[in-house]
Amino acid sequence: MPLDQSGARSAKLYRYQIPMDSGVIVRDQRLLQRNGYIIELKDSGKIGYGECAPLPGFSQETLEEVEVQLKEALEHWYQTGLWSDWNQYAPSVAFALSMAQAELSNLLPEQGEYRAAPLCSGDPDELLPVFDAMEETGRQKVAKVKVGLYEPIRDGMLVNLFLESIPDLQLRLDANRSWTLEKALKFAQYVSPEYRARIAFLEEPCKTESLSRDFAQKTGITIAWDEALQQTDFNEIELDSLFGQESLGERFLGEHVGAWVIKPTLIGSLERCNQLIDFAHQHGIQTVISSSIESSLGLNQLARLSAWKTPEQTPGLDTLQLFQTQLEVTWPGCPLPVTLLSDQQLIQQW
Ligand code: OSB
Ligand code: MG
Repeated sequence: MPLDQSGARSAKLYRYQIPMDSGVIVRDQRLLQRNGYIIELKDSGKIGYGECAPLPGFSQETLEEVEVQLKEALEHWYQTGLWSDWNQYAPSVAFALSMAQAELSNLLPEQGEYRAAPLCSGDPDELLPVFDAMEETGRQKVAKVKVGLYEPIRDGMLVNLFLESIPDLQLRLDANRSWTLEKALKFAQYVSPEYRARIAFLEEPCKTESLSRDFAQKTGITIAWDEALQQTDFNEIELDSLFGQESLGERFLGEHVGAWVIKPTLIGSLERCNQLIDFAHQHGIQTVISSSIESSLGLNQLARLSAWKTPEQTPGLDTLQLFQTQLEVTWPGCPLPVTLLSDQQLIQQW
């Protein structure tokens, strides 16, 4: 009789589809439903979950590609109890596999940071209860505003209004690379100089990294990298040597860079994310764990990652409101109904 190498291991691969709130637009595309995979690992009575949900318009990999990779990885793990190098997989796959393994091996602490920075568009008064709750629980009041979608003058006035009406509010802004340097400067011109210090950071103001750095230099407004981190293939080069090269160090660090926004679904394995986080902290740069619009299952794990690795920073996880239902795991205080994993499509089990 052949020896049963799989021992007490088993695995399941689910595919989920969750309807989104009407009118969710991601990179100029309407996102009617969110599609992704959940893996479930069991080993010696322990259980671990991971979510793989490539984000259209952001992830390079397709659903078909990730399904092939997940099946291959799960088959190998079932047979041997081992993983191939995470870095050979697409970022969303590496993230899912590594999080499931981290749950199995009790690496990812249970405690989560669920006080996310609210995304706000219009009226600052609507968020007053959220800010009060932040204050009561000893958190800095912080919110995130998307800019760059309308005229820079309107954005500047809106930001000014927020900062003027709530004196202890910090704002995170995100322009998603939409401005020319000229437009970005026009925006800055409309934000009163006495308020600029309460812009915690402005993510990726300009179309290129070099213009964004020029913007920060000229205005003194702190910037943050998001897309830039996703577009760098950290797999190719070890972090130390990467940042040992002066030009790359200048690119990602520097005087006016305040934060790195870490979206694990778009970056890769937990190990890779932790390497980036540790490296940033060693260089005096804050890191913010942020959502790539995962379901409530993945989002909860990101809240736990945030509490563990970036306890000082409020995470950017206010994206559950874009969904019509939660998946399996509930987010504290979220009123949405919950769909069970067992009602999703089971693709394969080992
Ligand atoms: O623009 O940073 C973005 C979510 C998915 C894709 C892109 C972005 C986002 C978020 C997440 O803004 C929420 C946050 O960062 O607070
Ligand atoms: Mg961003």
